Formats: sequence, C-alpha cells, structure tokens
Amino acid sequence: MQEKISEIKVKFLKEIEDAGSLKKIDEIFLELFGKNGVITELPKHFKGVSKEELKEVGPLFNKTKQELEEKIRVKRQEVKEESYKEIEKESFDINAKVELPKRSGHLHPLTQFEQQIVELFRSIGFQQFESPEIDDEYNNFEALNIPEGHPARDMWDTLYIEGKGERKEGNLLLRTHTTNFQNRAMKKFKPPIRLVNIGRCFRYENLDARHEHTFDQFDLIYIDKEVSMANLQYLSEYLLKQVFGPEIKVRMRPKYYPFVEPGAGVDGLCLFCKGKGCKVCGGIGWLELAGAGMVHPFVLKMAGLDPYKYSGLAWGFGPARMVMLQNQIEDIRLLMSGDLKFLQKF
Ligand code: FA5
Repeated sequence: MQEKISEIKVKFLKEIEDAGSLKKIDEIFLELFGKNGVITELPKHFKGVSKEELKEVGPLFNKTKQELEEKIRVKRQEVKEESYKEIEKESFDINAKVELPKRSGHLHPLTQFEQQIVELFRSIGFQQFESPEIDDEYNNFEALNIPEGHPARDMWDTLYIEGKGERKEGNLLLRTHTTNFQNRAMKKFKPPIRLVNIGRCFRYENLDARHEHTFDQFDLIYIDKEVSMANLQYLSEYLLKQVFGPEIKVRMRPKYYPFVEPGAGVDGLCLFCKGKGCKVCGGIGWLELAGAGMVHPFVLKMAGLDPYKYSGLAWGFGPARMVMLQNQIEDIRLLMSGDLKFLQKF
C-alpha cells in the first residue's frame, strides 16, 4: 500500500507541476479529490491492511494528501499570477477602430408604400395636405355631419383629451381618421380641389390581426363640377391596380358614413385565403381596405361650397391593410413592432 501511495504522489506531483492552466488544475483536483477521486477512494482499500502496517500507511496517506493539496494550491496561485502578467502585457487601445459588418438601413415598408401613393396621385394632379393629429371635435366630427350626441360618433372609438385647446371648437381628441382635413381643405382652396392627406390616426380599439390602436390612413378628396360615382370607381381601380397589379379583385358595397352620400366600403379579395375566409380577413374572404363615397351636400355646405354647383368624391384607405395584402403579412401588429428580423425582409 505504501508503494501505491508513493506512486500516486510521484505521478500527480509531476502532473500538477506540468499543468499550465487553471482548467487543467481543476481537472487534476477532481481526479484526486472528486467524488470518485483517487485520494477519496484510496481509504476503501485499507480494509485488507494489517493493523501494524496501518500505523504507517495512515500517516503516509494523510501526509501525501496534504502535500498534493498544498501543491495544487501553490500551483493555482502561480498560474493565476502568470495570467495576470499576460493580461498586463496586452495593450488596449481605446481609440482602435473596430470594423463591424456594414448593415444598410432602409425606409419602413409603410413609409415606402405611402411615398409610392403620394407619387401615384401627384402624377395625376393631386397635392398633399396635412391636418393635425391632435384635433377638435369640430373638424373630426361636426364638420363631417356628425353633430354632438349623434349615434354615428360611436363608429369611432375616440380617445379624448381634456381641454378645449386654442380653437375652442369642441373638446380636443386624437383624430380618429385623416378625414379631419376635409373642412379645412375645402375652406382653403377653391374647386377644382384634388388633395390627399396621409398620416397617423388613433382609436381605442380591440386589437387583432387587422386592427391597431395607432395606424395610418390616407384620405383623398376630389371636388369639382359634375364629379360622380363613376370617377370614384375609376380612381379606386386606378389605385388598387397600380398597387396590387391588374389581377386584383375589388368590390364596392354600400356602407354608411355620415359624411358621404351614397357611401361605400372598398374591399380587396383576401390573398391569404383567396376568398375562403381566414383569421386575417375575419372569415369574410374580403379585406376591407377603405371607406368611400360622394361628399355629403351638408359637408360641402359646412365648408362654404354650394352643393348645387359642386360635387365631390372622398376616400379613407388603410395603408397598413394594403401593405399586409401586398406582402402577405398575416398580422398588422408586425408593422409597428420594430422587429428587425421582420423589417429586414423588405
Ligand atoms: C373611416 O375612417 C372614414 N373616415 C373613411 C372615409 C373617408 C369614408 C372618406 C368615406 C369617405 P373606417 O373607420 O372604415 O372609415 O376606416 C377606413 C379604413 O382605415 C379601413 O377600411 C381600414 O383599412 C383602415 N382602418 C380602420 N381602422 C383601423 C385599425 N384599427 N387598424 C388599422 N387600419 C384601420
């Protein structure tokens, strides 16, 4: 047994001496003192040793164990000091240039789309007009033939802001639609009026795959003598064919909006289910892209235009819904998520 203990001692003292890293020292430590380590296991073999011999083996074992432990402790210290010296030798240049892989950014898919729309309408004589995101009840509702207390106000889940603001024309609110530009625009310009208004709208919505609380809309008005539903039909198709290609299936169905008469909903065939009905279109088979119609005579009158002389058409489209359809995006919320993995696909 003494011989075995001596062999272990010689073998491991050499191994410890040769160890060049903390990792190696830890390995040797475990090999010796771990759960099934050589030193841990050794006393189990003392059973067959005579009492006489044990008087020598016991102290030898204890001494060897201590020596090995001490050797490991000293070696660990040496290796640590050595590594500190190595680190000290390394120079660190705080001004060094790091070449990161180049990543080029691009405009958000919605911005790209909206710029395309502005350009599309600019080329046929429409100008851009801007209305405020924080507006009053007058421009968002009253001037659009929705007086206070009118049940149609419930069509828009509105976020109100306390206070009347400078204009004192009803309470302040976050505009629910870009249609809030109509009264201002018609007061500012004389017909023929051809304008688009693109921007952010806000509603207290139940969120799902096609509803956001903060989303963009683009509205359009064309006011002149003898503007008719035929112009509306033509312009709708012009836009949708430019965006989705000549194959796009579009339908117009009667829809009530207080500021148009007659009013229409403009739908595109859902490209996700090809009209069968899915979670994106809410099982309908068509995705509602816009509200539209002929500007209500009362709205023209409120803006100081003679409804017997002029007529007009109006639209309010949801660009996010169109980008969804165009790029087969299943959930509108991805567009505002800021998720780079998603945005880099565009
Ligand atoms: C309006 O907001 C009307 N101002 C549109 C209008 C303008 C009608 C001019 C007639 C004349 P509506 O609430 O249906 O209507 O919204 C119009 C479009 O905005 C919808 O078809 C849809 O594409 C988009 N939209 C509406 N709500 C949301 C929402 N929560 N999230 C994303 N897009 C929406």
